[in-house]
Amino acid sequence: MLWTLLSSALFAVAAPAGNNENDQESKSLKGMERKYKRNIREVLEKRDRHHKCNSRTVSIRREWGSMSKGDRLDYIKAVECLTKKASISNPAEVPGARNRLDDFAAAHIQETNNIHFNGNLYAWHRHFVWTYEQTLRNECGYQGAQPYWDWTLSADDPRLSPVFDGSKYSMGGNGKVIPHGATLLTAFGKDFTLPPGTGGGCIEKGPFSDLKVNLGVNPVILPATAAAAAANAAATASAGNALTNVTTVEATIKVNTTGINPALQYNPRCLTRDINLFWSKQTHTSDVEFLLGCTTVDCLEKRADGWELAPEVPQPLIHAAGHFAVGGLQNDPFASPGDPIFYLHHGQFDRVWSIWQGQDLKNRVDQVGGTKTPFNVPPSALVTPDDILAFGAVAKPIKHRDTHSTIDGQYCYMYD
Ligand SMILES: [Cu+2]
Repeated sequence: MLWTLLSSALFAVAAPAGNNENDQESKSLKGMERKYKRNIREVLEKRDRHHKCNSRTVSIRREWGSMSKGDRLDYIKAVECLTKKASISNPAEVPGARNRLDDFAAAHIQETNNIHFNGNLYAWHRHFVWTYEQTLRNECGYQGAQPYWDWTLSADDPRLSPVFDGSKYSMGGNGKVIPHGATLLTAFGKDFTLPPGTGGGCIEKGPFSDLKVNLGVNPVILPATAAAAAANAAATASAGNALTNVTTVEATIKVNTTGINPALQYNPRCLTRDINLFWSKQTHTSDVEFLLGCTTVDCLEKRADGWELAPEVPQPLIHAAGHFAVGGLQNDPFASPGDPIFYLHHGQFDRVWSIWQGQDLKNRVDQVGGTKTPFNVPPSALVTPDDILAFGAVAKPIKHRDTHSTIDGQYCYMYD
């Protein structure tokens, strides 16, 4: 009796502490990453060796900074190869595409209004990145897996990260420093004003500093001041950088006379970046943990895209923050896949979905949520697993459900 009383008293004291610890573990990003990997491996280990996707055949996507220098060079070489292969897009539909990387940008431009701020965001981009990875392997001899950029590792200053340090083992550095004002953006029926970052011009150092971007319209970038605008114009004249014609709003307004989306027309220019610490600071571990606190995929999308954002309740919007932290072409919601960094950012974005699914595979893998229009404007039907997703010239259409599991159907990959 005494023992019973004593043990129940002990239990009463010990249990809440234990729960709190488990709770903290299960809510921390590290804890969730571990659980995801444990759960996926458990499924793979139960499969016999005849299963197409088992623990021996699964490909492991790794964080850029944890890859060997040789592996990083292999990846860079494959991407460069892609930019030298002829486009397969229909020139009547995509007159501006010149190479295989352009084909990917074109597919994204064509689908932009169907795949953002709605229930297709995660699914469409998963298949898009997977298709890119397969194309690097099938057409450019790449043997590795798609790398990702874990934003949380460089949230304070991406310029210092192995992804952006400008060395030959990076994905290229920041854009040239050019004083400039805000970038104005109209997309998805909304106007956005993005604060200027730390660069603004063409990539100066490392891989992709000589990359020619062919698709997308010139952004609307306001001059910082009159003096800055003059300096900007001088720099533009000597360096031939991409800020040409963007110092006034009026100069950039294009009239569409051909019936073809201007973003699909030929507009050759350099690749710009504008690493932005305001946005990178919204990609800290705590921001990802906030996102992963969701129990429905609808919540996961809305938090990733800042639907809950209100001035009095600051909340991260991780998906956009990853793009805007790089800036330049990454500020363009249509043509951003023209910068190879897109696929490392979306690798990490896909990883976040995978980690979320991996907390409860049974209940989360096949969850869909949200509707088909950006911000549900105009109001539209709920997304279903049988909906068809289209990928322009880069991939055959697939069903939404075909994207749900990374270890079934066409897919066989996981994150390290
Ligand atoms: Cu996108």
